[in-house]
Amino acid sequence: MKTLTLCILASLAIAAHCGPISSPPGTEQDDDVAEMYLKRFYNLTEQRGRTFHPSINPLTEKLSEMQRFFRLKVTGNLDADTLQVMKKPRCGVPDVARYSVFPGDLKWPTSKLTYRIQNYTPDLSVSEVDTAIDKGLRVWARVTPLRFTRIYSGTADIMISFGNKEHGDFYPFDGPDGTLAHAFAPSPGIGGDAHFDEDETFTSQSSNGYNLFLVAAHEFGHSMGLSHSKDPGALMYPVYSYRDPKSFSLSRDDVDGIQSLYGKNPVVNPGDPEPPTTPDACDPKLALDAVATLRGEQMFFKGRFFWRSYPQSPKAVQSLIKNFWPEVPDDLDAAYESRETDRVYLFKDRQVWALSGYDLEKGYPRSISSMGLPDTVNKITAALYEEHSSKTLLFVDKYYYSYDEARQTMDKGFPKLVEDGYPGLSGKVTAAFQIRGFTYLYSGSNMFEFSSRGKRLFRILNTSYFLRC
Ligand SMILES: [Ca+2]
Ligand SMILES: [Ca+2]
Ligand SMILES: [Ca+2]
Ligand SMILES: [Zn+2]
Ligand SMILES: [Zn+2]
Repeated sequence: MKTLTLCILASLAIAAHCGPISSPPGTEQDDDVAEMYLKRFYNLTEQRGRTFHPSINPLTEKLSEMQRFFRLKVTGNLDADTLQVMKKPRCGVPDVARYSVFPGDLKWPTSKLTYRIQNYTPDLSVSEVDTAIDKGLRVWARVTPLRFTRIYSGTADIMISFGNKEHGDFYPFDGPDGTLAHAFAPSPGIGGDAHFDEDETFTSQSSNGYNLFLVAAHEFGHSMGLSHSKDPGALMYPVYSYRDPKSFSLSRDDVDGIQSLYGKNPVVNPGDPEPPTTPDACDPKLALDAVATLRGEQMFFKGRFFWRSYPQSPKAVQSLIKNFWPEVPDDLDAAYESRETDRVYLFKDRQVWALSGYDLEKGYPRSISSMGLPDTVNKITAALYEEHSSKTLLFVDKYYYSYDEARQTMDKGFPKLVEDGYPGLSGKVTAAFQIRGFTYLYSGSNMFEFSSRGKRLFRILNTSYFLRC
């Protein structure tokens, strides 16, 4: 009998977006979290402390494996970064290749598949469930020859049901949160089937709770034979992340994965946009949208993503913006941290959002005219807070304004030409921040390092400098 891949979208009760890490790791509770995590997702079998060879501790080995998967620093220790990733909501399919993928690719022998919705959740209307399921399958059909036909009786390839606790297989659900759903890899019988935990609250629109379409689309990826991706922009990334269902698109990584099993869709949809790729910190052409500090951390924004870099982390960690702040738009224009208000401000077009720590402030977004910027400014391109003067510089391409944080007014005598204030920089300023007494102005993929007071140009660096690529 064939073993089946089991997918459990697990959500731990702890919030997904933990802020800066303050508590030291290594408590007994943390060790338990780590051991359970490695047993479920990395096939850790040995008990702690029971080793046959003193130099090869299975726990250390599995920790290193997990750190490699998530592109963390490979220490083999349960450090703060590693623990933080372990506490994020995620899918239950193991990440270890030899543990989650079967010899040879497991895929359906036909492109014509049937599905059946066996029952409904009371959380949503019947048509909302139908739509979520249909849309979840459609994302895969759009890029492959796979075609799904709904049937209303008998056994379908993909049987879809809601149930709680023990629900007819050997994988009982666990009440609210924790496990959200699971799905089985292609094979006859239970293969391909997707089960959703009725003890969850599923949603169709809002970013609260668990969006049924997003959970279903991920699970159906497993139903088609896909395993997990290391790409944080991919639907098949093991960590659950909210994104706007209206503008949802499979990533390039998801498309490559499913097409490696089934090939391309012979029917070309001319209106379909290219699947988005995930920005690479090491790309020498990388041009950031916005950069800011946040209480000792650094944040680098690009498209749907941002990297966080903090003193303990060897590398910047990439996440989706939507995963932290569902209300904040992608493709930001500018960002800065005000020491005056202890807030981070995020700009897009004529709107500004404010963060206190990692929390979005109420009463935002506001119009940038509320800061006193003239109506002729439709977007700013970069912003930076000057520590020594407590002024914020707001850049609009080759010009900049000065905003007095204490008085909350725009300073007179602006805009000025960037080149006049910062000799040596003749291009447009696309992102900016100040750190460790230096001012960094980005112009496309170049980063200009100035002294913060004298505005003397020291070096021209690459964008990847702070991303520690
Ligand atoms: Ca089946
Ligand atoms: Ca559950
Ligand atoms: Ca910008
Ligand atoms: Zn999964
Ligand atoms: Zn089940």
